[in-house]
This record gives sequence, structure tokens and C-alpha cells, in this order.
Amino acid sequence: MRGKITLEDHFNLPEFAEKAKWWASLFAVDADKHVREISDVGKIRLDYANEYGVGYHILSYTAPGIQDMADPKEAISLARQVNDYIYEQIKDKSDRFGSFATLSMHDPSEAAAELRRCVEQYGFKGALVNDVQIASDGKSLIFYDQPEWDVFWQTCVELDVPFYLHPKQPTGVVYDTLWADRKWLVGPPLSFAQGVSLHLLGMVVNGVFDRNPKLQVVIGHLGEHIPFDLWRINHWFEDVKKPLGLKETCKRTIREYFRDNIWITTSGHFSTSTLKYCIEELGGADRIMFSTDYPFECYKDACTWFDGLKLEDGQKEAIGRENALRLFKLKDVA
Ligand code: GRE
Ligand code: ZN
Repeated sequence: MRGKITLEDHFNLPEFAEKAKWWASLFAVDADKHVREISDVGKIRLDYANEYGVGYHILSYTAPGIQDMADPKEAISLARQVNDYIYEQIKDKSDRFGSFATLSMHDPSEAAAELRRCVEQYGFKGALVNDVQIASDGKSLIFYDQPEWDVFWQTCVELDVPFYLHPKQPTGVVYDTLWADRKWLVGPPLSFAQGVSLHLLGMVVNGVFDRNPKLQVVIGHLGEHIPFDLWRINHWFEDVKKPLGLKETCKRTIREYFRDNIWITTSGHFSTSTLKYCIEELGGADRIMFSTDYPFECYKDACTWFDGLKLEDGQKEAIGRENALRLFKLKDVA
């Protein structure tokens, strides 16, 4: 399929090649190739796109990125630098590239202000944040599911842009107590999905979507294990947790949040049976969107898998392109 749109495509600043190499040493078999690919937002990426039928990308800064920076001043300063950088790189190729804002999440109002700057001045399409922000004590974790984050969520709604909640690695005491003795499970095998699903379901039970009913949140990797558990989550919310008090903060059912507020992408999860399962479990293909997760995943694998799918009439166009056009209100994109 030509004209696919992909929403989880990461870049790094070329000056951070060393850091990218460290991260790649944990996750990439060929670290040098990974660094070359993640540092490029030009020829390498466009050659892949042209060969494998991707029209438009919404780019995002690499994980763990700003969310691993404990110093709030350094975090916001690098976030601004990243946003300025990527704007300069893509501004003359706006038919092929857009960007998510990179944000420091130390302070809800500051995060909201930088998002506003990026959307209003640069035309960015939303924000992508890597799960929890490490707080200024270097240990605590900031979740965005508490009421003080409502100013940020209200800004997303007011600007009418989605928020992509992307994984990062476990750190500090969480890493030490849970993962240190089973480090091969860190990342895509388990920890990434656990981190994002905890955070997103935290937003659900703490009423973020009830207080901000128009908020749109995207998660990758075919829903970070949540679609598989929808029946069980729904059963326990409705039949046990709500009678016990959850109804105070969480007004709707988990399926209603997935119908009205949550979108999933195929990033890094190129399984036909899982995609078909998600279409069935989510009641259709209306809120599922293609994505690659390049360069952590192979661009070609993502695209050739998708192109070879046999789905029901219209579903491939919806997932590959039309849903993203609708959610991000894209015009004049290849
Ligand atoms: C990512 O998408 O950011 C990512 C990593 C490390 C491994 C896999 C992956 O940062 O998808
Ligand atoms: Zn990713």
C-alpha cells in the first residue's frame, strides 16, 4: 500500500551519537547502523519510505529522552532544543514529515506551555512522552494521572492534539527490586508494556478521561497488552472495583474509554493474528493505526508485513492511512 502514515518513528540529535550508541548496545544487534539510522531525518529515512510506500511520518525524539533527566531546567532546555532542531530539519519537507513535541514533564504548566509553542509556532501534531518522568530528587517517578496534570490535559484538548504515551525503561528502586535479576525482560519483551499499561490505566481509574472527555491518547505496540485483558479489566472494574469505590473517579467502562479516548498503533508488533484480534476486541478498525517503531524495528519488516495483510474491505486503508488523517487532521501529506 502506497501512502501509509507512520506515527512512531524516532530520531536523535546527531550530537548525542555516544548516548544513542549506549542505548543501542542494550537493544540493537548492530549499534552502528542504529546510530546512523536514528540520527538521520533525511535521505536514509526517505529512501526507506519511498521503497516501502510510506507517505508521511510523525517523528518523535528517542526514548528515554527527556523523561530520564532529573534536573527540570536541563530537561526543559533540551526539550526546547530538540523541538527547534526537528522543526528546522523538516520544515521544507512538510508533505513527508511532521513531529510530535518533546516535553519535559516535571511541571504540568511548563509542559503545557512548550506543547502550545510547538503546536502554534511549529505546527507539531501533538506530544510523545516516554512514560514516567524522573523527578528532581533523581528517584521519584512523576505520573500524569494526578489532578495537578489537568492543566496539561486541558491544553491538549484546547489545542486539539493527541498525546502519545510511549515506553521507557524501569529505573531506580523499580529496576533494582523487580528487573535487575531478570534484565532480559527489560524493554519490548515485558517491561515497556507493563510501564505504559500501568500509566494509561492509572489515567483511566484516576478520572483523567472523565475530567477531560475529549482527550485523545495513543499507545503503541498494539495496545501494550491491554486489549488482551479488556474483558477481565472490565469485569473487575464493573463487578468489584466500582461497587468498592472506583465509581467515584471512573465513570465510564474501560471499553468506552477505548471507544472515545484511546487509539492504538501497530508499532513494533507485526503479528497478523494479534492485529485481527485487536480489531475484533475493539469493535472495528476505526482507532487502530499503522506505525513502524523504526529504527528500533526494521522499516522493511513493518511495511512488508502490513502490505501483505488480508483484511476486510476498507480496513487496510483505515489503519494504514485514513485513521491518522482523521485523528491528526492532516492535509497535503504524501
Ligand atoms: C523505542 O521504541 O523507543 C524502543 C527502545 C528500545 C527498544 C525497543 C524500542 O527505546 O521499540
Ligand atoms: Zn518506539
